[in-house]
Order: sequence, then C-alpha cells, then structure tokens
Amino acid sequence: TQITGVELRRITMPLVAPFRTSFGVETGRDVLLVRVVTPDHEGWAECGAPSEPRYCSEYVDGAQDVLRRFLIHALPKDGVDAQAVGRILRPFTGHRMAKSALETAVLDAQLRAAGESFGSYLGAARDRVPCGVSVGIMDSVPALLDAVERYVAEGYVRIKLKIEPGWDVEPVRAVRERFDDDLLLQVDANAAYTLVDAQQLARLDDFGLLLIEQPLANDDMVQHAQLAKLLRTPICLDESIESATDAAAAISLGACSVINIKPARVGGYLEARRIHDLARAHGVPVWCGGMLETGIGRAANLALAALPGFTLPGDTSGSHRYFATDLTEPFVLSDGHLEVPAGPGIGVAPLPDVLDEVTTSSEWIAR
Ligand code: OSB
Ligand code: MG
Repeated sequence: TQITGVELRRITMPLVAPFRTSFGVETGRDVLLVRVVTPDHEGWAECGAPSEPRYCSEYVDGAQDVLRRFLIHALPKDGVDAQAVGRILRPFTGHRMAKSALETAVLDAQLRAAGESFGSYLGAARDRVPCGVSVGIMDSVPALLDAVERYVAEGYVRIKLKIEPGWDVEPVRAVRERFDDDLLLQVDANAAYTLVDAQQLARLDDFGLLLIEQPLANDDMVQHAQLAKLLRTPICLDESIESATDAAAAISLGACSVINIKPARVGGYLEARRIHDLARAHGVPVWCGGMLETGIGRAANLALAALPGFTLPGDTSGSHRYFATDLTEPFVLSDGHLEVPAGPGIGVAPLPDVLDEVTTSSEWIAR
C-alpha cells in the first residue's frame, strides 16, 4: 500500500449522557480520526485515546503529536503492508493507541483495495455479535435501576456496572434484586481498589457476577494473582494487558481468567488477534471492550468481536447508547445483537455532512 499522505482530523461528539467511572466523568468525546490516503483508496481509523491520561498514560493531543512527529514518517515511502506496520513502529515505545489508529487506517485502505472485509480478514466466525452495555456510576441507586431497566428493555444481553469504593455492593445488590437471576451481570472497577480491599470485594461473590474487571492498579499483575485466590468471582483484566506478552504473563501467573481485549489499548487489531489466539489456546474467554468509539471504531471492533474466542458479550453497544448522531450510519441493536459490517475494509465511512459539522481541526501530513 503506497501512502500519499495522512490526514489527522479532530472531531467533538457530545455523549447522550455523562459517563462516570472511578477515574472521572466524560460528557463528550474529543476524537482523533486518522485517514490514510493512497493513490486509489483511503483508509479510516479512530484513535481510542481519551482527552486526559486517566484510564492510561495516553491522551488525544499526545497521540496526535507522536503520530505527526514520528509514527507517520516511519512508514516507508514506497509502500507498506499493514502486517508490517507493527514491526516498523516497534522502535518507538508505548503509544499503542496512536499506533493502533495508524495500523488500522493502513489496513482499512489495503482491504478496501482488495475488496475484503475486516471480519473476513481477521477470521470472523459469525455475522452478528451479542452486545452488552457499560453503565456508569450514578448519583443514586434509583437512577441506576432506571438506566439498567432502559438498557434491558432495548435488548442488551449483558450489563456491566462501573464500581468504586462506596459504590459497589449496594448497587450490585439492588440490580440483582430488581432483575431476573439470569441477567448476565459484571462489574468494572478501573483500578480503584487495592489488595487491602479484598474482603469488601469478596462480598460481591454472593451475586453471581460473570467477572470483576480490573479491580487493582494497572501494574499490579502479581497482586491480581493474589486477589484471584481470595475471590470466587473470576478476575478479568483490562488496563493491565497492553500486549500479547502481558496476556501470556497474566495467564501463567493466574492474574486473570478472562481478558477484555481493546484493540486501541494493545496497539491494534493484529495484536488483538494474537491475544485472542493465545487466550483461546489456554481456554481463557475474551470479550471486546471499547473506548466510547464512534461508528468508525465500532465497525472494526464488531469484526474483532466476531472471532470464535470472543465467547462473552462485549461493550460494543449501539450508536445511540453514546451519541444522538453518530459519525456513520448508526449501529442499531436487533434482538440484542449488532451486525458485523460486511463491506470492504471496516465497511463504513463517516457521513460527510456529520463529519463537516463535528470537525474542529484537520492537519495533512504528506509522505
Ligand atoms: O474500562 O472498559 C473501560 C470507557 C472508556 C474507558 C474505559 C472503559 C470504558 C467503558 C465503556 O467501560 C466501553 C464502551 O462502551 O465503549
Ligand atoms: Mg474496563
């Protein structure tokens, strides 16, 4: 794939409701889009980096800076295969969300040229995927029950509650009491606890949760392994897993028995697939997480979520869970599922009118 240049475009998208986690509140998304232009095609990708470095060290201005200064210029002028992008960018440490966006845009352009879909390329085993939804921390338990009720009515097949110290056993008990026992329920702490909280976290064992996601700090792999021995609820890692190497370490340490795979967090869809393959070989279930993506990021996530090892519903929710107007044709739940786009590449493109309206800046990096 020969690259003429790369557009770095910033957009702002208000969220339909504030999304609160243990690390902060988001009321909108300030998103970096990467458009790779080739002589005959273009490829689109969305960078998962949030506005502030709270979830992890990356943030959107930093991602744009490292792309502009280093990553884009590292790609060879005479063309590059998407499979080689990861190796070419490896001398630059970290910045996985920025790398993921560039690799994904190159892959999209390449697959559009070849007329092949992301799902087909990655090895999707189905054409639609069951969807869960991530429910933020609320001001009160009644407000939470109302939100969960609406999502269940919309057909979401799994509910994930964000938790933090002071908002854990009570909301989980309230949701369990209000809804059927067979509601698939899990929680996500975004690293808000320490091993000292093990007894409090063990109280969640009574509620039949599918898993507890990232209870301890990002770099506390060994302590997650210790916590796993104290809980009956399976531990799932999100922030701690930045690569297939991390996944291998976590599995062999016993730090987790489930993995949330976010392509942005691990540097792209190819590394995401390697984690899937590794986990599958070890009998470790995986599911596809999200970074509140627009339709551009969501499309590719759905293709990944269709791989055979993704045996748990993910956070790939419908467009209207996030945005009143999505950047692409909206993804709408049908019977609790979203369709995997079947067209070439990611199978969707920004709607030109919406794109114009939400764009705040654009920068062209010629090659
Ligand atoms: O921890 O999974 C997380 C959103 C932003 C940052 C981190 C997380 C999340 C979510 C929502 O839980 C995922 C989504 O719906 O895209
Ligand atoms: Mg998480």
